[in-house]
Amino acid sequence: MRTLFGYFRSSAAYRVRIALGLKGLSYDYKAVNLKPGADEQRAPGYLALNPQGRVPYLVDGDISLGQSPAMLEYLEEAYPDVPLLPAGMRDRAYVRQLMNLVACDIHPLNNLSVLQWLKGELGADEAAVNKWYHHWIQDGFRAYEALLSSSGLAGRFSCGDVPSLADVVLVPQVWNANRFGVPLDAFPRINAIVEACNMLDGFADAAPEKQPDFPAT
Ligand SMILES: N[C@@H](CCC(=O)N[C@@H](CS)C(=O)NCC(=O)O)C(=O)O
Repeated sequence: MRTLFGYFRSSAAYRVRIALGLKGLSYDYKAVNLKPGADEQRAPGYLALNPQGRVPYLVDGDISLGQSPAMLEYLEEAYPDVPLLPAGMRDRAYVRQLMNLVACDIHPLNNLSVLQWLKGELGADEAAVNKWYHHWIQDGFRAYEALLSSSGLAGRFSCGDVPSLADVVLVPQVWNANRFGVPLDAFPRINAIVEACNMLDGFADAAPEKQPDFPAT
């Protein structure tokens, strides 16, 4: 019995949907509506499960986890048949570097509660919040794009010609960037990788538009 608590446009949940799909693991999907006003992530029942009040949350048998990077690493260890980390130590470290660039240095700055705090507590208007959002995505993507070139390890995907956890984390971040109208012309390698990823069922089926709670905005 496997259950993923998520929200259609949560990019952290999107990552886990991709990994589950690529590994061919079925799951029940339980939508947690993050829309301001609904705020189901802060409902007492959900907080009892995940005191952090965020999605995703994964229950896999007797394993129960918050934090998508922990879920991705767990799925990799528990279900290694379709590996999402490459074989060599150098390549694995490179994939984790890219993964963390997005998961640690881009995504947290653009999370819903951060944007709400900028508006509510600091009085930032819509234009200022958008500027913040665009800046941190472009700043991170500049480094990601540079690493794709300088590492000599990228191929059709971020690491060679097989999708890895770097791609699993990259694709949802690009989806977010598109949603907020962030120009991505300066990142041709990222764009090509995302296009290659989205041709695979594991990525395509995990897209926000394909989720049962879409378009419950
Ligand atoms: N580092 C966490 C981040 C989780 C996270 O921030 N999730 C967002 C959606 S992408 C969320 O639940 N936000 C609700 C809120 O901020 O109230 C992870 O990767 O799982």
